[in-house]
Amino acid sequence: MSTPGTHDELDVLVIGAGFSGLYQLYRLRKLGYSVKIFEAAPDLGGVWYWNCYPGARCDTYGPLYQFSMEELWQDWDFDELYPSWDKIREYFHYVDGKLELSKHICFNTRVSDASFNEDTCRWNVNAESGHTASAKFMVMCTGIGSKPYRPDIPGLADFKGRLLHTAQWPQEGIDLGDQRIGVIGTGATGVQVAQETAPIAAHLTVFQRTPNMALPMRQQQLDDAAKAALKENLPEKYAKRARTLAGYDFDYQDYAGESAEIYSSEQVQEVFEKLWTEGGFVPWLGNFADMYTSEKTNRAAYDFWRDKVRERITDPCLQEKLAPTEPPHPYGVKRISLEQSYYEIFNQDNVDLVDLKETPIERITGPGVLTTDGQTHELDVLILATGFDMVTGGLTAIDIRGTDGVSLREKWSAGVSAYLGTMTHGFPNMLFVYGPQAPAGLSNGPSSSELHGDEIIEALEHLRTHGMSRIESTAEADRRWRDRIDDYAAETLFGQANSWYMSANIPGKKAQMINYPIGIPDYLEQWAIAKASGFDGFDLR
Ligand code: NA7
Repeated sequence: MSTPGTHDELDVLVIGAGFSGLYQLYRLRKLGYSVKIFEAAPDLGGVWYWNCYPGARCDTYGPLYQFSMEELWQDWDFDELYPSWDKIREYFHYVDGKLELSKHICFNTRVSDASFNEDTCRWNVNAESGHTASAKFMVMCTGIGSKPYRPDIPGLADFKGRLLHTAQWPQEGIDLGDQRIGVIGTGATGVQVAQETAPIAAHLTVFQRTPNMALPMRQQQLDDAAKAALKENLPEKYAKRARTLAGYDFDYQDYAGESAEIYSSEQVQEVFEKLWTEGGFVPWLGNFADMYTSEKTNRAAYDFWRDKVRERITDPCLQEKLAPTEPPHPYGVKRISLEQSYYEIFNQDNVDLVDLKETPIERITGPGVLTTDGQTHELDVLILATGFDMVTGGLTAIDIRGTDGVSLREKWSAGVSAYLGTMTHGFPNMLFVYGPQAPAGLSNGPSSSELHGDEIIEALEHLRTHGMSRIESTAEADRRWRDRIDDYAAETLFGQANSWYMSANIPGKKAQMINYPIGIPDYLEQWAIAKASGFDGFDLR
């Protein structure tokens, strides 16, 4: 219940009821902590509550897109290899039924502000609903995509049709049949909306600024035999997540290997073909490891992708726009998406692509989108698939004040530094899971929720067993962590794309690598090193 005047005294307040938050609640409760979740939405699921736009679907295959606890996976099956948003929601309800999580979740409880009281060593937290809490620890599970980004395009308010952001989609859904639809953005979301709406729209206009180097999903409908096969060796697969760069049950070691440079170009093409046949993220995460550092390997991977995609598009002009001869940025350093029919939709008469590099949007008008060539693209529905203030947006949306009264928003306006992707100096007892400078956006979500989540629980347990109540990263440790990330990013091709990985998707946001890019094994190793030396880099009291 979240009503004005309700107050909770807690050991741990968790903010957010997606994978990370639910895992914290499940584990901390078992360990005997008094813990609750404050959740802004009326239901479970985090991003999967808000993102119910047509075609919303997960880019990780089902067995790896769930919790690893046997009590959960043994009785659960998705009916498609890559589950849709509504099935993922169903999964969350199934988890809730098994673990009885909801009774410790306050829904419709959006946290507005939180401040640390040094005297009591507690966080005082206020929600917009009037619900308050005081907690020893605040564990932030706000996810990486909880603050939608609406670009400041002139005239947006003038549009006479229906204007929607994909992450604020009406829960009751809307009928897009026979509508003239415009989609701005071709990230993971834009690709999904476009391929889902093209078959039903009267007309679809896709406004593309940067082409997506999307890969074939190779979706499968699963019968009983296929479902049973996916459960084989699941515990081993879950264990393997800690040993792969992005928390999957495979990576480059299982497919391509370290470097393409030791092979002939024919051999490299053979490897690419093999990866392509597998589909999903395999041609990305299973590709040669030096794809991120070697311009030559990267270009070969891009050319292979480009030629495969072009085979599916009939118009040479569209081939060049969707899969250009010269790469707009290196392959794989901007989030790659999975698609099912994305390239074929552009062969339909009712689908147009507007290349915003050639003809940028001048303004939105009553009837539609006016581009600089003087053309008005008339629309009934304009869909902003323009993404999020990724990784930090959900945190900086809350007015969080630490020991010196400075807000997290102000502190991070000059750039993020968060030791082990978990704490930032000046904000004791506030820990981030799946957040800034953690593997987060470069990792499978449920994997990080558990692996990173376990480290946080271990830290809290360490405090408890040693009779301590306060943990804070040192400014020096924050700095070292940020430098480690910056140095690594500088050695790779990541900086050559305007991606949300580099915080480059939000105008004015400090450009920096916002995730931990060195992979999960190294990340866990850094935790192990810190723990072995009594939580080096943290001030414990
Ligand atoms: P993304 O990946 O940030 O994509 C946003 C898209 O919107 C991208 O194509 C942008 O073009 C485009 N965009 C943003 N602002 C504008 C303006 N002003 N004009 C035209 N186009 C614009 O968000 P998604 O929701 O697709 O995915 C986010 C993550 O969620 C995804 O990576 C998964 O991890 C799940 P750009 O590429 O910047 O040129």
